[in-house]
Amino acid sequence: MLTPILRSCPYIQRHPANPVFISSQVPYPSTLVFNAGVIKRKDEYLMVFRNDFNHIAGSRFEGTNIGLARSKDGIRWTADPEPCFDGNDPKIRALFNLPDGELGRCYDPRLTEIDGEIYMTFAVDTRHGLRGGIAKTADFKNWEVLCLTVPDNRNMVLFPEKIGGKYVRLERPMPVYSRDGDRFDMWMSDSPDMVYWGNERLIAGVEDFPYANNKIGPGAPPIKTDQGWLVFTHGVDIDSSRGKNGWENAWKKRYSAGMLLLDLDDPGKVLGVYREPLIAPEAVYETEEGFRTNVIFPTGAILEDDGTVKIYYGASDTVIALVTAKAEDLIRCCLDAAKAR
Ligand code: BMA
Repeated sequence: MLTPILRSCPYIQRHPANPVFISSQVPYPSTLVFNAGVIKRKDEYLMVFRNDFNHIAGSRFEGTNIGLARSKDGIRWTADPEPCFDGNDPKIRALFNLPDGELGRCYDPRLTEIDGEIYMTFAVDTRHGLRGGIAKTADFKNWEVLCLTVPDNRNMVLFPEKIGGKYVRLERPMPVYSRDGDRFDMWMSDSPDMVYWGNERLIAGVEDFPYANNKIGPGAPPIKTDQGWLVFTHGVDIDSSRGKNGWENAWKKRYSAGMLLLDLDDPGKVLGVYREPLIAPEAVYETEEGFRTNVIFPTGAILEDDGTVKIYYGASDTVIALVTAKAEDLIRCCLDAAKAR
């Protein structure tokens, strides 16, 4: 058991079918499936997921690509026969217009639908640093890459509509100077066209999440409620006493999911940060089994018509799991936390 012991918010329920998606459901090489973006379109849920395949040793794998799965109920998923986005595929590589050998793996995808268009944000390893990308597609076969940030940046998520006439995103740059070690926070920027981004603002720092001592950042794309934008985050605490864990020799970080509420018209204004974890590692597939245990990484959220929120997260960097909660309970948690400060 890691100290301090963290508990999940009492208003979330782990789905009884958890984990809802595992590598044996993938019809091509697959070892770990995690960190999945999800949208709901008409009567279908669509999921893009990170797929690491063929373990070599330690944290090394032969490759990583992004797969696509579909579901009628958001619980039972069927993967398409081929990955949908693979940085090794010359057709995908050509979209980036980078020098030979520059592009590495693409991973940690999130999905957002804006005005009927589908956008995928993702992280890209390059020879000159880690960059955040935004691609657009109508069919998950043909893509257009619209934006690549300067290094180092990742965990970008898009708001599902323009605000004040601009596209808006949350992101987590990775500053290494002027700070005490690596402490990463959540930022926001906006764009007139999805290509040029600016007007950067700090939204929340790691110090705003008392259970995190190392980094926080966006998790799932924000969901719109009548009380504000509900944003699910990841938060990391480092416990230096940790040793062997999962498949690696040493993994000293614990990832929990968190949340905060942002103003609808001015999302740069924070209405409340829930000060406890939303999902802390507790279930056996979160704490005992898999590649890197004690990792909860939320990357997809769907608000259903009855007010239920489905939150998808990578568990132990190995499988995809689902919790549900009532949006009104989560909003109240954020607003109560703001009142208590
Ligand atoms: C981060 C990313 C995520 C991963 C997490 C925990 O740095 O690589 O994809 O889920 O670490 O290993």
